[in-house]
Amino acid sequence: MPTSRRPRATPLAVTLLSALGVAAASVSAGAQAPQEPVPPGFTKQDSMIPMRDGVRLHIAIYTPTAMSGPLPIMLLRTPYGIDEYGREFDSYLKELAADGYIFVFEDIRGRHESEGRFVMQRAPRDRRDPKAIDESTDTYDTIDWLVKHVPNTNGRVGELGISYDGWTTVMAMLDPHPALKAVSPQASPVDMFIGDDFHHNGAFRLSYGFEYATMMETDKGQAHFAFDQYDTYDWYLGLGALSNVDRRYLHGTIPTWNDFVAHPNYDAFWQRQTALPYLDHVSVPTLNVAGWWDQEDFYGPVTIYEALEKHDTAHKNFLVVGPWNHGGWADPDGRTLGAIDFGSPTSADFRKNVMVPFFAFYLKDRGTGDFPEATTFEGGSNQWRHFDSWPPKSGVSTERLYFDAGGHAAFSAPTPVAGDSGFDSYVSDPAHPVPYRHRPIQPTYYPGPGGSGWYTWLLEDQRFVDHRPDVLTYETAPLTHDVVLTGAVSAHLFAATTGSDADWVVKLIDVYPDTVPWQATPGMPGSGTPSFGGYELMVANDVFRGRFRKSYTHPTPVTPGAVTPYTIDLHTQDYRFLKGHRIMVQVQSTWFPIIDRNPQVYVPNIFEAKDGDFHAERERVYRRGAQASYVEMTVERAPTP
Ligand code: PG9
Repeated sequence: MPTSRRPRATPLAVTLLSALGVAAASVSAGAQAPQEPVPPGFTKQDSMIPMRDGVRLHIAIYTPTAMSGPLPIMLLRTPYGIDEYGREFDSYLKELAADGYIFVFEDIRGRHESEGRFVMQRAPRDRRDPKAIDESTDTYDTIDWLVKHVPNTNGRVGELGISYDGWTTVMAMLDPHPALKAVSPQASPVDMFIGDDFHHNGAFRLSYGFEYATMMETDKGQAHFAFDQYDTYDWYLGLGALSNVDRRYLHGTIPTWNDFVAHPNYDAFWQRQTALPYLDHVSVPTLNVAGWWDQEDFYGPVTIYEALEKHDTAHKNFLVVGPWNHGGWADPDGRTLGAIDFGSPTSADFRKNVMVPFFAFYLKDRGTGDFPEATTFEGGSNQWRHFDSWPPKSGVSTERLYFDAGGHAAFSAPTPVAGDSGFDSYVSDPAHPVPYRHRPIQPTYYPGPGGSGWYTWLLEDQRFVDHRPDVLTYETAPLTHDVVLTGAVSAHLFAATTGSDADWVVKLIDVYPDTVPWQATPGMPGSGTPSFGGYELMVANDVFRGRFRKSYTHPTPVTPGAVTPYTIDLHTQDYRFLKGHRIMVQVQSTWFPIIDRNPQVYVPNIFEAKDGDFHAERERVYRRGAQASYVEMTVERAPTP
């Protein structure tokens, strides 16, 4: 099973220390793990290098001992501490290292051994100010120093990284140094209000936002907040309204939390931070990488690819999406994720067959450069596929999967049935929110015994909630042929609430056929894959906060009782629902504690809501005529016989 990927360095140091009996939550930044040995085959040199404003950043240069140059440089820039990055030569960077690069790792401004002040995802600078700095200028200055000072290079530089390190790679693309010849931003967030770590469609990602901000910005350098409960579902419920966070715990000391509270809407703060407006040309050949089951940043990499693709006249922008969680392509093998077996070493295959040739072409002049536009792993059939556009433009059609009475779903509009109300309803109670993953819900990056379910929650069997009275379930009959979702998928709800605000969570699920062990593997009772009889595997999902239906910048209350249309982007997929499987949609209004609880009666700023502001409300989902709710899917057309 893949282990945790990003962020790595802090939790890893804590894993080490907790193995030595040191309590993870009290590890201070000063109490570092023992110095990492230099990996065999490299020499290592640490330097402090100057940026244009005089701040010095810490880099480590790893030069291969047995390779004759000149070699290209491969740069990784991170907030997580570069001391342990030498370990990546055994996994993430293994194939690149074998191919011959001088690796340079850098602590970004204000982190670990670098000088200056850290700002969480520092917004791109104001270009009218010649003295302004940002991650883009820091990268430029770093590359400038490297090409002038590192001996035996071929003068070309590549940059790659996962998540925060992927985002620093995107920043490098904004005003690239002329020596930067190829980049691979991987699982990079692009807009923290719309679709990445901190919010989805304006709904706050509570457990992630709170735990990441405290991990990164607490004086003690905690690996995670010092929870006094193992099951954080209970802890967050006990916390109550978000105004209690500062009152009881943080007292205004965590800058990123202060920003969450001060910017509950998509205001200038979030709009300045997103890189999207700058992605108006392909400045450097770009290999974008994403994982279908990325629990942190899936929206980012796909959106970055799509933004660049609009300007890719020279065919230098590429996309790879594999069956991975956040950074799963860095794992040694990548054959399984959670309970799912994808049948081949997808991570190692990607690195060897895609990542290495990409950089070799642009940094070493090796190969033809004839790369497929999009390479995606199709779940269900478990095979890699190539497309000349993503989403594909030909051979597909748009189909609607409608919700029907009795929990049915079908690819045809429902017909009226006598006595049917035309809607389904449930009570959404903030005092009893639907858990987003199986309890106990360990702290996000919990390093203790048993680890954390965080890394694979998107693949958990959704049967654990589909019986709840506050979760609606719609399901097709067993499919008579394969249905291949290849491209965009979105939910279109017609819904009403007795309150004046509500969240709408929609999950698209592959339901495996009902089998029991002795049927799954005939003649071998007790073997086979018993837990897969009826397994409910989520293949797309998201949440929408009702107040933002007209504008993310200017939220408005919902009119109680009014049937209101909502469109929820479920993003994109390449997934084959196999013949005999069913397709299921679940709808619910809480997803806790990954999403904070909506008070369900409008308050101007949910971060300032009080405990008494939360109310149980009745929600309705409509499914008839002009108010028929459905999931729209781009489906591969069956080949004509
Ligand atoms: N998902 C993490 C992150 C990236 C950027 C900003 C905040 C969090 C990460 O894995 O690095």
